[in-house]
Amino acid sequence: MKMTFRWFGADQDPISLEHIRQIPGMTGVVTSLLTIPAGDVWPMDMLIAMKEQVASHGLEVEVIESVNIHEDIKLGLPSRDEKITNYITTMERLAKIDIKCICYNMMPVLDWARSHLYYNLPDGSNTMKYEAEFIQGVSVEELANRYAKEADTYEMPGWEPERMKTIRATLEAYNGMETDTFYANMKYFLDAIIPHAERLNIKMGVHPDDPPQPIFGLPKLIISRDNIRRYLNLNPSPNNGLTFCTGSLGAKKGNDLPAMIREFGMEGRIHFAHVRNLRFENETDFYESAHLSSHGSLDMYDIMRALHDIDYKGWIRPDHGRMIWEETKRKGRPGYGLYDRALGATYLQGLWEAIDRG
Ligand code: DNO
Repeated sequence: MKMTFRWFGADQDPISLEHIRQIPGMTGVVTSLLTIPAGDVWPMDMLIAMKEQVASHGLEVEVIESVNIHEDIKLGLPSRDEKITNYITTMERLAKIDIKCICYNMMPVLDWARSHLYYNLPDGSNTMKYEAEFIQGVSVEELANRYAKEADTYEMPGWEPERMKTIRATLEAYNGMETDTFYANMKYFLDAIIPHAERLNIKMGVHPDDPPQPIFGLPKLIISRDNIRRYLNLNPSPNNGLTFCTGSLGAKKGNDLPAMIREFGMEGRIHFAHVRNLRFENETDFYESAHLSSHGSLDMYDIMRALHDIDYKGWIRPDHGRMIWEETKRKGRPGYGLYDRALGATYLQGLWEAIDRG
């Protein structure tokens, strides 16, 4: 496995490449061009500048998280063809700067959602939390306002004020959409892009839906073993694979993460892994804990052992961490402070070394 760190880009992340480089075992960053709207072609000059900037700090960039999918594609509108063509052009440009993996998601309308971005824990740290009752009762506008207020320094990916202006109409467009239609739209997209992914040697890794429960009446489709299987079967190419996110899939009780890693990993379908822990407070609510097994509800040893068993050679990154050591929101996006993720990265590498040598 190759240890990496998510970095939102020079103007978008208060955490510097200098600091990331100093985390033991770090080989590179996983990044994106956040300012380019979904559906547009990514400018080559921005890609080259980003690549060079990262390289000048002794780090690689081989994974993009994310190249987002335009809603027209998910909704299957006639305008999807143009957006798909643009997606392929972006893939071609990414191949030119040696990108080997693209992480993306198929979540309708919104990316991930939480009830709290800075929930206080007894040890004085704070973290993100999901409280089902709150989320089920809140309107999308109220939640967007809460995020804008709480994460005042940076826009939350997927919750940009620009997108929020038309959010009602976008949500309504999904009204009554059948699951089969959704899968058919995903297949249309995959069948168009996967031959290019093969040609360009890019692995596509779909990120599961987070949280794995419907919100605002939107379907959540990529949340368990069976529907991941269905998604992968839409296009059987090995380039059509997964970003295995333990935090997203682990938030659905009953998902056997090590078994899923073994099943999909043995088929060579896991291309990227987000490894983090979470702690259930009851049947539905959880907060994002420190990475250690002893702090959360997931067994990180079993997860890392499963990755080791499949001889996982792909990229891995620690995922959401707490804000610790007087780290304020100005020193990191929600979930993406420096210190707890750095601790997570070294912990995961420690587990890996012990498993590997044991
Ligand atoms: C949350 C992330 C997601 C992820 C996208 C992938 O912190 O894991 O936003 O980047 O869903 O497209």
